[in-house]
Formats: sequence, C-alpha cells, structure tokens
Amino acid sequence: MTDTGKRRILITSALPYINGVKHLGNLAGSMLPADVYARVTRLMGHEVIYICATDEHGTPAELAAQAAGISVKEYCDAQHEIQRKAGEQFLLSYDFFGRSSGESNHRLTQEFAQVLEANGLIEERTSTQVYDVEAGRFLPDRYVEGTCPHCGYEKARGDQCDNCGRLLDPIDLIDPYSVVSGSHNVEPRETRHLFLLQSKLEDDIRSWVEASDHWPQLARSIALKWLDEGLRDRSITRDLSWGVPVIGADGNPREGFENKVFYVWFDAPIEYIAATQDWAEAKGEPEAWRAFWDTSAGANETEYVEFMGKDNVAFHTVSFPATLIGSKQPWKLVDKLKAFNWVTWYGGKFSTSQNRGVFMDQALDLLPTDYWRWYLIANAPEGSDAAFTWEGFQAAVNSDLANVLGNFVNRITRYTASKFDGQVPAAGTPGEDEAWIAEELATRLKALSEHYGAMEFRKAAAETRAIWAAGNEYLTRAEPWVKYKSDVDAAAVGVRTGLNLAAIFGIIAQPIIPATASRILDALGIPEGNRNWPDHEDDGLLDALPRGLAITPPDVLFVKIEDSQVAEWTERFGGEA
Ligand code: B3M
Ligand code: ZN
Repeated sequence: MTDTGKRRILITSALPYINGVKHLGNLAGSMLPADVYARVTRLMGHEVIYICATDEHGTPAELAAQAAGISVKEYCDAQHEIQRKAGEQFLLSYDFFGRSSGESNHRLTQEFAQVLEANGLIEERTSTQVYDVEAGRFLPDRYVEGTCPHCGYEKARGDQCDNCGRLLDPIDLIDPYSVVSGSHNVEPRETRHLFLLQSKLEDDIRSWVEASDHWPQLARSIALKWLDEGLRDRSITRDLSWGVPVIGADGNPREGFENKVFYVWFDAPIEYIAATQDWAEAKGEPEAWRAFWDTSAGANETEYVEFMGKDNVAFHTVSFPATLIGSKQPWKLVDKLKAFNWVTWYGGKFSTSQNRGVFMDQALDLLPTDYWRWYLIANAPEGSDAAFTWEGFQAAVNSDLANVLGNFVNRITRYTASKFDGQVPAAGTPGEDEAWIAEELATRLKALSEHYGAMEFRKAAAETRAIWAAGNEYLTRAEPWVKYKSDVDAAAVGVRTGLNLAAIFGIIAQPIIPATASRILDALGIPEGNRNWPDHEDDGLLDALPRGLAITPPDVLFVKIEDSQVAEWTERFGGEA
C-alpha cells in the first residue's frame, strides 16, 4: 500500500459468547484475523484500536450457571477470565477486552432504547410464547421441541425442523416439551415485549447498504438478501432475569417489564461502543472514545472495520445499524465488514461431547501459539469453508515454518557467527544476485501490502511465504559458503544480504506469528522502534542493518511435527472418520 498518510482505525471482532472455551474455528473466523489486521495496520503507522468483549447475557448463560450450581454473575466472572486468558495466550492484541454485562453497556443500552422510543421506533406488543410451567419460565424458541407438524419428526426444534428443514413456530409443534426441564407441562402464554420497528427504517438501511460498495462480497450479499426479504419489526426484550433491565423514562423499572430484560442481540453490539468507552476511561482519557464513535467529534474520519462469522452478518448489517440509525444521533457505522465461512473439523463439526476438534485451551498444551496462528490464517475460511486436518497442519508447519522460514534464519545467523565474528559484514559490492532479490522483494512486498489492505488473509500468508521462499532461492544463487573459499568479500555480500533478508522476514512475519517474529528480530539486534512495515519503494531495504552490528543465532525456531504426533493427536481429538 502506498501510504497516503496516517489513518485512524477502529477494529472490532464479534464478541465471543460467554459459555465455554472457543474452538479453533471460532478463533479463525473472527478474533484471529482481526488481530492480524490490527497488528499490520499498527505496523503501517496508523492509529488503531482493537476492541472485543465477552457477550454475557441470554438464556445459555443462565442455564449453564444453573447447571453449575452458581449464580450467573459468578459463572460469567469465571468464564470471562478463562476467555481473557486464552486471548492473551493466543497473543490477541486487544486494546480492550470488555464485558457486555458491565455498567457502561447497561447504561448505553437503556439510553438507546429510550431514544428509539422517543423517535417513535419502539412499540409495546403482545405475543404468544411457550411457557414451561415446571421450570416457571418462558422458553426461547429453540428450547422447545416436539413433533414436526409437516413431516412427523419427533425431535423438531421450535425454530426449525432438522428433518424437513422447515422454519417453525414453537406454538405449532405437536406434543411439545421443554428442553430445559424435559417436562411436557408447557403451554402458550401471552407476554408483552418491546418491538423495534425496523420496517420503518428499511429505506434508510437499504440506502446505507447500497452506498457501502466497498464491503467484501460475502457481507454485502447477505445484507441485501435480508433487505430483499423485507425487514420485520423485532422484539428486543425477553422474559429473563439475567440481562439489561428495562427501565422507564423516570429511570425506574418499566411497568409490566419488571421481570424482563433486553434481548441479548440488542445489547451485545452496543457493547462495542461501551467497551470503547471503558477503554477510554481505563487510559484516563474518558472522552477518547468519541474519535471512534461520535461523528460530530471526528469519528467520520475513522475507518471502522468489523470481523465476524457469516452467521453474524445480518445482525451487523441490519439490526445493529437499525439501532444506530434509528437513534438519529451521530453514531459511526461500519465501513468495512469482513465475514468468514466456517472452519470445519475434517469437513464436519467441532464437538466437545464427541471429542472432535481442538479448543483454544487445549491447543497450547500441544504446540506454541504461532504454529496455530500460521495454519489458521494460511488456511482462512475466506472463499468457502476450510477444513482443519492434522495432515494439512503438519505440512504447513513443517514446510512453511520449519523449512522455509526457520532454516533460513538459523542457517544465515549461524554462518555469520562462525565465519564473520557474529557481525553484519561490511565488505563487498552487490551484484546480479542482489539485484534479482531486490527486484523480487519490491514486487512481492507491494503485493503483500495490497493483500492486507484488501483483508485477503490467505493471500497475505501465501505472499509472506513466497517472500521467505525467494530468500532461500537467493542463497542458493549467491552461495556465500562456496564463495567464501575463494573470495571472502563476495561471500560477505551474500551474508549481509541474507541477514537483511532475515530481518525483513521477521518484520513481515509480525502480524501472523508475532512471538517468533520477536525472537528473530531480537536475535538480529533490531530495536523495537525499527520494526515498522517495510516500504516496498525503499531501495535501501537490503542494506538496512548497520554494518558491524552484532547478531546472535536464535535457538531452533520451529520443531517439525512428527507422524507419531499426528497419530496421537488424531486419536485424542479426532481425524479422518
Ligand atoms: N456472541 C456470536 C455467537 O455467539 C455472538 C456475537 C455477538 S457480536 C455483537 O454466535
Ligand atoms: Zn419436519
């Protein structure tokens, strides 16, 4: 990318739901690419914040806490800590990792509801829902099961029949029962809810989506499909106790809503803003969030980029924008939305109960984070679903990381230590081979920056690898170890160029494999401040290290994965069926 100046960028990734540790597919489809993008844009010198949080409200959290015999609050405290730690271990460089159950989100969610109501966009309506008399609670659609009225399947879910695929209304199930209590003592009951009148906002949302012509294809087509089906008014409250309380204009509980809270999908995206407010508060500049969210305070110059799995796109292109646009306040809307397909486990689903797939907490007991980060980005589910396989993982690690990158760095640094006193050699004049690699580098670095600019992560990984591979080819051509025997100065040029290549390899590796990149750059004695993204037009790239600079060969950077390990892990976590 030719840098046209410093940009201000806000990055968010879909908020991981609070119950349970996430699997590698969840990581690969939102948090990890968001982190890579945050890292690369920071290296390019932009002002970047990456905000994420746990999404903590709703029925699943309530039920999980009940099953664990603790309060929902205690449950969420513990789970948040687990997810925070997993993020840290995977080197996700959040500027802030918040909680949707926090005070700021409660306040902001309530404010949005009030503004929307004042704008005539919220209405109380009565609807009929299934009530579990045994458990004493209303049931969300997918917690009711029964016999499908269309095909007779006996385990049809209230929202959809998995046998015939039809969408259902739980009220229509034959012989319904509660998934929560197992009881058949369930009945339809009337309940009042707040409805957001999205139908009134349809035109505004459509014009905004149509004007957003720089959205990647997957996001755009999903958004337009929803709009084409027509926007329905949607209920934004639920009969639950865990969530953001519904209050009236006087700040007291709203009459008739004392036992209700806002729907989790209403408050969760608002947490993007609330977490940014918490970030600002935490850094002692309580108004700093405005530059990212308030278009009357500079946010119109901010670029807002969202990362998520494809099942979340409609909520981010229609529902959340409806909240923001409907408020008629100057909120920042998303500029670029990067959506991902699924990472599958050998073409199937990850499943804790069936021991299929690796979850974030297990992965790091097997291998360090960079091994996973590399494979998941190189194999990102961009154009279609992407299968995780142990065989693919082993091949990527052994070839890309151990052979192509690791060997190069180890070979050139060790040779420098043994033949050139561990210093960047000063002698010799560049020739044809150096001209070749300089040209190769200029072309490929340009392509790499463009892939990142376009958020094409697979291509960025492939280009990164291609640059490492070009370095290997350079050493094969230049053969400093052969030249050394007859012409030490000629060998010195090759070693100097090789060391400079190693430095560039470390620099461009930072977004995807940050831990190893640091080890390489530390070994080469490159100070933190000199690790910025390379400018492909800079013709001094291959002579950037100070001559005479002392370097220390790093320990082996990547250990190859053995067939015996693949066999063992296949046994433990599943493999080809
Ligand atoms: N928590 C993702 C999920 O659990 C959902 C994302 C919210 S983003 C505001 O499927
Ligand atoms: Zn059916």
